[in-house]
This record gives sequence, structure tokens and C-alpha cells, in this order.
Amino acid sequence: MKSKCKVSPEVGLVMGSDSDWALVEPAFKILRDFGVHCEVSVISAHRTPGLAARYAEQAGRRGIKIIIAAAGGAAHLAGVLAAHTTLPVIGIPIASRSLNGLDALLSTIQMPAGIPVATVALGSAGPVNAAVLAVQILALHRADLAARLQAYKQSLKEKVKKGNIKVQSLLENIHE
Ligand code: RP5
Repeated sequence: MKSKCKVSPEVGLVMGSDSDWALVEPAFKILRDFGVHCEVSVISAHRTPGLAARYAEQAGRRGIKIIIAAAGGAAHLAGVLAAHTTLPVIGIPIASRSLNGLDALLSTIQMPAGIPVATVALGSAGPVNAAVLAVQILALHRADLAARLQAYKQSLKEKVKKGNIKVQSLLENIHE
């Protein structure tokens, strides 16, 4: 599966199986909301190893600036892609049915020196942070994205402030 959301994608969002999509979709939506062009592909480090190598080797030439790779189990996808490119690779460990994702987390994060994978959290924070990190990297050279990131951070602050007001109000009711 390979779907381009725009003509010139800047981010390659790759997952090891279509079964990962439900967990990865929030990353796609965040990139889209920031206006970052991306393409989505299913490529397996183990089932389609040649394709994984070719994808990573050709990504830079096609204008991709960052690769986000999500995989579960023996999650070698991000590492294999990182081995075949000098682009930054962000790894999303997917919690599969076994071991609560610890297998994927360790497989993604424990890379040898010289081949980094910027590994984000297990669970729902992972895809969100992968997308935000990709935007932050792109924003180093894009003032429009930097401004959107400021607005995003501000929205997080507002959410916490509202949460505090809500909890204080609940406490007042308990004390009365
Ligand atoms: C990994 O194995 C995939 O990334 C997925 O998380 C996991 C299971 O894949 P399927 O057996 O559901 O295709 O390679």
C-alpha cells in the first residue's frame, strides 16, 4: 500500500503492516493539520526487506526529508530504514498482542552507535509525538510551521489551564 496525500511529500510515514494503521492514523492527521505533505506506505522489514532498503535509499532523492516508521513485535523497520538513509528516522513502537509493546520499544530504540532512530513513546502519545517532532524538524527552516507550532503549544497550555479549573471546581464541591 502506498498513498500520496500530496504531490511532493516531505514526510514518509511507513508502517510494517496494515494492522498498524489504526494506531498510526493520528500521526497522519496531525501532519495533515499542520499542512505537511506526506505519503503513507506499508513496508515490512521482514516480509519485504528489499523494498524497505530501496524505499530508504530513494526517499531523499524523491524529496522526503523525514521518515516516520511504525512497527510492532520484533520492530526492525525503523532501524532498517535508518540503515539505508541519512534522513532522520523517527520510530514508533507499536504495542502488539504480546509483551505489551516492550518488544517493539526495545527493538526500535536500542540502535547501534551511528544509526539513530528517534524513538517515541508506546501508546497513543507515540504517533502524536512522532508527527509533532517531524513538524519541529521541518520548522527549523519554515517560519509558517514554527508559528503553527507556537499556536499548538499554546493550545496545550490552555487545555491544562482548563483542566486545572475543572479539578479545582470538583474539589470545591467535595469540600462543601
Ligand atoms: C510488524 O508485525 C507489524 O508492524 C505489526 O505491528 C506486527 C504484526 O503484523 P501483522 O501480522 O498484523 O501483519 O511487522
